[in-house]
Amino acid sequence: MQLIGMLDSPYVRRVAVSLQLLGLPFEHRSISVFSTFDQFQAINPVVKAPTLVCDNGVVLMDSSLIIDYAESLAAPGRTLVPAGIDQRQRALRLTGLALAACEKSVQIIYERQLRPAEKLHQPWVARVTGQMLAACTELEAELLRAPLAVADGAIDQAGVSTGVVWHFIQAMVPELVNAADFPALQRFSAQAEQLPAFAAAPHGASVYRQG
Ligand SMILES: N[C@@H](CCC(=O)N[C@@H](CS)C(=O)NCC(=O)O)C(=O)O
Repeated sequence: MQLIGMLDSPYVRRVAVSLQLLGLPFEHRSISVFSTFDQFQAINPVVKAPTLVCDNGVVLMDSSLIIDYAESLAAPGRTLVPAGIDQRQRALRLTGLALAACEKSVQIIYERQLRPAEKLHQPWVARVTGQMLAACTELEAELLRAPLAVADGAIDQAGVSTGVVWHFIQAMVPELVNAADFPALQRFSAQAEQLPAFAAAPHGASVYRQG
């Protein structure tokens, strides 16, 4: 299967990391939804990253739906979703917070990069920034309340999404989220970035290659 989209997208990166952790080989094509719009459109007319071209040619999009499909392909017992109800509930809560932080940080970046400066709507930027900070604050509190597994073989989808979004925010909008105010997230992200699955799919323009 082919994963389409650049690793500067937290959504693409969470899929790239998840596919590896689930033991699923894939080819990564680092095609931009902006600078190579036409090329992307030829693969997926909706031009959403990530896009997954499955082995049977079916085209999937949306990181959570792609990960859901990947979970169904993984070998028995290999999963990023905790089995117990309480653990699963917590993983879903943390994943939701991480995805909200992704969405809000991406909205801020689009507002800055895609809109002419004179059309930037400051009340909207302030609202979205507040939402991003709220998601980070909730994530930090969750990590302080109970640790989140980060070791290879123990990290779950909440850990993947949390690690990816924190690194993304620090790479893209660090002036909006003071890392010193989020020591648990900072620590967790530093450890996650050391994992082979994260290191093989670094944030940015590079192409994931199977190790
Ligand atoms: N909810 C989606 C969000 C994906 C998303 O917004 N991706 C961005 C790249 S970071 C994109 O495709 N942007 C182009 C566009 O929306 O037109 C997911 O989880 O995959």
